[in-house]
Amino acid sequence: MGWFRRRSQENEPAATEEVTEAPPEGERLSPGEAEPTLSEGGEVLGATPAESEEAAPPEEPRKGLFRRFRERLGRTREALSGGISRLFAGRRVVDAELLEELEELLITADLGVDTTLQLMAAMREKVKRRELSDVERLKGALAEAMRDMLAAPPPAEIRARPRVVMLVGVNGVGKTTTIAKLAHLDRAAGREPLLVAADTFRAAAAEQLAAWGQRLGVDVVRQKHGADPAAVVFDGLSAALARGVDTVYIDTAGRLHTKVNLMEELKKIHRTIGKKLPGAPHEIFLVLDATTGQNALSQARLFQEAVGLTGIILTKLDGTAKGGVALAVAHETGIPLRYLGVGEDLDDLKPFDPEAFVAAILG
Ligand SMILES: Nc1nc2c(ncn2[C@@H]2O[C@H](COP(=O)(O)OP(=O)(O)OP(=O)(O)O)[C@@H](O)[C@H]2O)c(=O)[nH]1
Ligand SMILES: [Mg+2]
Repeated sequence: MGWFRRRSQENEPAATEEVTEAPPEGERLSPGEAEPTLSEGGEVLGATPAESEEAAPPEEPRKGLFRRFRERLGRTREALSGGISRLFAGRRVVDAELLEELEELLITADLGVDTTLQLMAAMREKVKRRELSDVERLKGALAEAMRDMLAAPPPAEIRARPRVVMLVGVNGVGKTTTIAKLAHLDRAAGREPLLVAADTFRAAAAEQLAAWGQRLGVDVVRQKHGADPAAVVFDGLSAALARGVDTVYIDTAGRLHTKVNLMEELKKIHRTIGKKLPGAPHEIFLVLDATTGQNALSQARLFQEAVGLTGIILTKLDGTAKGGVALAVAHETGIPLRYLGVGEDLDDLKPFDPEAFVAAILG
């Protein structure tokens, strides 16, 4: 693909800073309530620290939110929950044959071999102890094992201001769209974000981010096409400090994790951020497209090696039956899942919550 053809080293010098100004205050989205965390029943589940201080939203909207989330995960639920129901149809006893069929189902639902074996070991142990006398109990035990597997300590609270967040990932996974969604969450929580267009490689990339900035009423720092992304980041952080914003989102170019020179460029961007603002970036999120299935694991490994990751954002869970990959990603990388993308709109990014996720794919 043309996107991967790199320009020569002696390409144009960095252009002067160009800041896409936000529309006047009146046109901005008014800071309202933070995005409520999903819940299955009445209880708010696993709110992130930043959001846990916000007032709890009323019961009905929360139920509606979970219903919508569950709907978006419909294809994965059909593969997993539907598949298990079909497997169990007409059978009352949990025997070795049933367990083998379940194992196969989990592997084909993109949980991966290692993750499936770990879950099945827990199931077999319970069968041995005669704790799973019927299939309903087995389904409940599987849900519990999945929740345990997905559980992670809450993300460390970052008090730095600005909080610098870099998004990385291969082409087309949803980095730029996810930045817009994150900035939208910030605005709703009363935080002021700034977006930095460090994807200077793809011609339309800065325009895409600028369009989101316009829509959100958020400033975007950009330079011309082909500029050194590290220079854009440097300018972006200067602007962020001058304006006293709360968060800075750095949009990087999509890059194949196996291309050494592109990963070196990412390391350079990373170093530049740290030089300009010691301690930054505070978060490095890898964006993974759920529809890519098991390839997500090698992407996670190589991006982790290159820059270190603080979290994973899994996108495009709507419209795929491969949502089970979330379990493989969490289990096999050890990197916490932080957000899930379930659609193309600004509201379609949800803080990751193991309980709500398992309820949506298995319930
Ligand atoms: N259905 C769905 N589409 C999504 C989601 N997240 C992003 N997209 C779509 O995926 C496409 C690519 O999104 P981008 O944000 O441009 O992806 P990117 O990673 O920035 O792409 P490059 O910068 O080219 O590497 C767009 O059409 C988005 O609307 C999601 O959660 N669900
Ligand atoms: Mg992009």
